[in-house]
Amino acid sequence: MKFELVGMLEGQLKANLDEQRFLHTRGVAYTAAALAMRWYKYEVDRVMIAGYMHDCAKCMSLPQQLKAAEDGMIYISDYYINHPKLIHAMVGPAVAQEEYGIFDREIHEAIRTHTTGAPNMSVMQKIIYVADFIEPNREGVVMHIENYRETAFTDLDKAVYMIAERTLEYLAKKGADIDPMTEKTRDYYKKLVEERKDNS
Ligand code: DGI
Ligand code: FE
Ligand code: FE
Repeated sequence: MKFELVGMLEGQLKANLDEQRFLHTRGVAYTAAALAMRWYKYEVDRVMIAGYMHDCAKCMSLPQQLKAAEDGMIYISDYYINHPKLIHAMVGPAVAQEEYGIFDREIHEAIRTHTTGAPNMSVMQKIIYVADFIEPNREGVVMHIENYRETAFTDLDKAVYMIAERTLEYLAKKGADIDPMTEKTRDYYKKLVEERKDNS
């Protein structure tokens, strides 16, 4: 059991993240635990570790994030330099490994895709993507969050689709550039949900 490790990571993150980010992170870890109980497949503690780690690079400055990318041999294209909010997900796996000793490749993948999602995600990747959106501190931030929360526990693929769609709407309203991966996620899960409907 890795619950000792979970407690240790929580302590480290409390020291390294600002208070808001820590509260969000803990919310994601426990929400991910609940989703892991519902969708099983993994040990709950392993999914909690992914939840705790998902934003581990978020409170680093951009130069620090770029240094972590360089050390981890992660290529950050100019596109991302112009969209710095997306970089914490890309360098997260390297930071999780070097700063927190987390070598689990599935956890790395869940960190890497937590912001944009990706087509054909593992259950762990979907759980972290969804937990990031529905965790308790999102109350009052997202309209009709109860619909996303209920769907997360009844139809995980549909929840991914709904969240990707909502993110795209939000970005369009803000006039922000849309990462092609966010669209790919929406398209993939939209098709999956619709094809399933046709067959039933
Ligand atoms: O790190 P969090 O705040 O918990 O949430 P996150 O990692 O899901 O998202 C971080 C930011 O990235 C958030 O402000 C929304 C933004 N974002 C998500 N998808 C896209 C995006 N920004 C752009 N420009 N394009 C995207 O496709
Ligand atoms: Fe994030
Ligand atoms: Fe987050």
